[in-house]
Amino acid sequence: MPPVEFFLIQGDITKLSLDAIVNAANESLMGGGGVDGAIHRAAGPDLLKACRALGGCPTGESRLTPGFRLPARHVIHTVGPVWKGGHNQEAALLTACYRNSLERAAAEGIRSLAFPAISTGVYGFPKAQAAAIALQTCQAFTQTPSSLKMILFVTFNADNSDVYRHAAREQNVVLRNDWDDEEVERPCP
Ligand code: AR6
Repeated sequence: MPPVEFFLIQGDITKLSLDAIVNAANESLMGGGGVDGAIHRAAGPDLLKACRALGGCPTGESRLTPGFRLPARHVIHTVGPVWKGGHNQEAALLTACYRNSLERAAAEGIRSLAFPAISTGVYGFPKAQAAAIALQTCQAFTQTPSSLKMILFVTFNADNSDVYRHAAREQNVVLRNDWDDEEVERPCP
């Protein structure tokens, strides 16, 4: 079984034609700003209808919808914790977001999945700790074989890319930087 490949890319997650992208949503699942707003704008109004039918999502959990007009086939919505100083289960809840998103992806047979830097925008989670949690949780999950073949970490600016590279070095995680859209067309063994 070949290892799951991890990629770091900088840019707009809504442009990626993968099996699924992850949305950093809020508990209402009714849209918002940041990456959530961008995903709803790109997916079109049917996404809001699908989200409304789900009736919300507690912090740390995840829900699946189609991608509608997005190039990605599915959206996995997860709700990151609001940073309140670090003593309110923030790390455990962010870990749960990644793990529950990965579990949902695997349950759907998803091979390619992209994560934004959950909770590091409006929700104020420190970026270095968030990147460490993202890599650690994905690394641990992918020790067991599943449908997942490639996981992309998508940052919106160069500073946060440096944060991920630093976290990857600390954890001895191989983070490829040569993502190519053609990758998703590769036949999966
Ligand atoms: N592609 C990739 N990353 C992005 C994009 C994009 N198009 N847009 C922003 N980011 P945030 P949160 C990055 O605030 O902190 C919403 O209103 C951004 O630079 O989107 O989890 C929800 O409805 C940052 O690094 O999510 C919630 O109410 C990261 O995505 C609340 O914000 C996450 O920033 C969730 O806050």
